[in-house]
Amino acid sequence: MEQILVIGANGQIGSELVLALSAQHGAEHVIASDIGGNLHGAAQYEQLDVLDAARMAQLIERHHITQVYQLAALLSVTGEQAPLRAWSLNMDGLLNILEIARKRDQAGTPLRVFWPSSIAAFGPSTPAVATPQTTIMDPTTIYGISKLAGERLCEYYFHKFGVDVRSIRYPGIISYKSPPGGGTTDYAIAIFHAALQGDCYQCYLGPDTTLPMIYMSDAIRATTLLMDAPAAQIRVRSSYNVAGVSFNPQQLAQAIQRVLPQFEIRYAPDERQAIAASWPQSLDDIQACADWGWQAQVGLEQMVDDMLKNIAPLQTKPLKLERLL
Ligand code: VAH
Repeated sequence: MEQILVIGANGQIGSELVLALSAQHGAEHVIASDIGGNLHGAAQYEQLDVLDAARMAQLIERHHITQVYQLAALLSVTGEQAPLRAWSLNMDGLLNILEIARKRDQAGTPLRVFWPSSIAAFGPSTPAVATPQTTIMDPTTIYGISKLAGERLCEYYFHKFGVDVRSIRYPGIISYKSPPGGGTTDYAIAIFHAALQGDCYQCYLGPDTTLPMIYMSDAIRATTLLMDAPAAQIRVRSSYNVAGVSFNPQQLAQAIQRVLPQFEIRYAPDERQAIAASWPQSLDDIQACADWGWQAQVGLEQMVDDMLKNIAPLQTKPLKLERLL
């Protein structure tokens, strides 16, 4: 039976991954951990600073952990405000778990590790449309640089030490259960809250800024599909491209207006525009499809319906939704 540790369990992905893994394996087999308190009421929770390697090793030993999801990181916007902190957290957090996995493999009790990369690992020289699995990568943010370096570390630890570490280059992830944490793509979540409050949304990206995005249910499914696949099927040990749905703020606003015709948006690009402009517009994820059966399921309209339906009850003054969701 798997024993799973989720590091960064209070974050946007972690909070939902704990729920999905608990449903799949049983809550008694999933230990949530983060630097603060048990914000989402996980059945089993431990406080853990991802930079505390000794505590990490102690928890892995105590709970007889077989799988670790290392999600703790500073994202693209918060990373630019504290680049050295972002480098340390993102890189040392990964190195700590890779070193523990290396030692566990040597001791004959292997760990399987998941670590998230991002489309932020690409840059302005990367082919922007249908970005290939293997291509030019010249990230311009400290977050993207740490993700590119992390991908190289994952591949190094696999080939040199046999560590079974697996990774996905996540697009911008859209969800309603927990707030995003300082990313360039966060507009695609804030827009729904503004629309349901009846507010005009001021978008910090230009109307034509197309980015690869993915709905949380697809992101979680891709993650568990990858982690459950037999090792022999995993032919990419840096990080897999995984595509969901690509759109720009204007297309997203139009999809929302089909349900809320009165919704208004205006555009005031800020410093985040340069970050978004350095990223791809769409991804080629044929390798993930071929290796472990990945296929996106949630398109723009279904995502909009689901977000509006699930955020609406949370609003102080819910608006009448034009279409029965
Ligand atoms: C960010 N949401 O905006 C994250 C993501 C694709 C970008 O890694 O920084």
